[in-house]
Amino acid sequence: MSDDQVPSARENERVRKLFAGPCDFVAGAATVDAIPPPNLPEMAFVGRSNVGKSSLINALTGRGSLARTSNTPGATKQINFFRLGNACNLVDLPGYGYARISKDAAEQWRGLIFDYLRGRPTLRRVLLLIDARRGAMEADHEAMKQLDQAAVSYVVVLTKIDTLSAAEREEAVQQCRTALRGHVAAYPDILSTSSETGQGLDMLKAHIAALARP
Ligand SMILES: Nc1nc2c(ncn2[C@@H]2O[C@H](COP(=O)(O)OP(=O)(O)OP(=O)(O)O)[C@@H](O)[C@H]2O)c(=O)[nH]1
Ligand SMILES: [Mg+2]
Repeated sequence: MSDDQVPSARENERVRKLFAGPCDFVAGAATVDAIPPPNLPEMAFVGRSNVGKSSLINALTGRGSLARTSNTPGATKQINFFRLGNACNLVDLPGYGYARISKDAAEQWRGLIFDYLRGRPTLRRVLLLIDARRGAMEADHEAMKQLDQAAVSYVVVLTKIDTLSAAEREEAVQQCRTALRGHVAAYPDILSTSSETGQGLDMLKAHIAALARP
């Protein structure tokens, strides 16, 4: 980070306050019709089932059970909207690439997710979560392609870095850098996080706050 990108104490305080303030469940949408009207900037958490989307929302907001999490993939079955202060919505999506449901149901989920991602005027950024232990997989490449086509800007967030050594983390970042080549809508930086230890959360909070309503 260059000197002119170092956040000021005032900006740090704004970020801290935003995430320490209220965060409330707004709506859960299982169909496109049930998606609430677009009224605040939105950041959507996207990624494979079990990658840690709901856990990350809980860790960012400091509320252990705001979003339902589970060891079993497929915990989040609808698009859940959480309002952070009056500044933005954090949007928890069902995971893609969950194999244990019927093909029809999987299609329906993908349809719902991508209808939302393509058609949302207030969507400011997608946080594309990738499990640092697994790296970018086929379903992630597919999601990146769809986001590129829809011109939705996204940033890759590696999750669960607490499970890796420093060398393995570096390898995961390099693998993602390579995977991002040629993806026009991808944000160049890769954020490394752990919802367990809190590593990397400050960077992610600053990223979100910069896109939220002042
Ligand atoms: N070690 C470790 N485990 C994590 C971390 N984040 C999430 N997990 C675990 O990963 C599992 C899945 O977490 P969820 O947050 O439910 O994942 P999700 O992406 O919301 O999953 P779906 O809703 O099924 O798409 C849970 O058992 C979490 O405890 C992390 O930072 N470190
Ligand atoms: Mg979830």
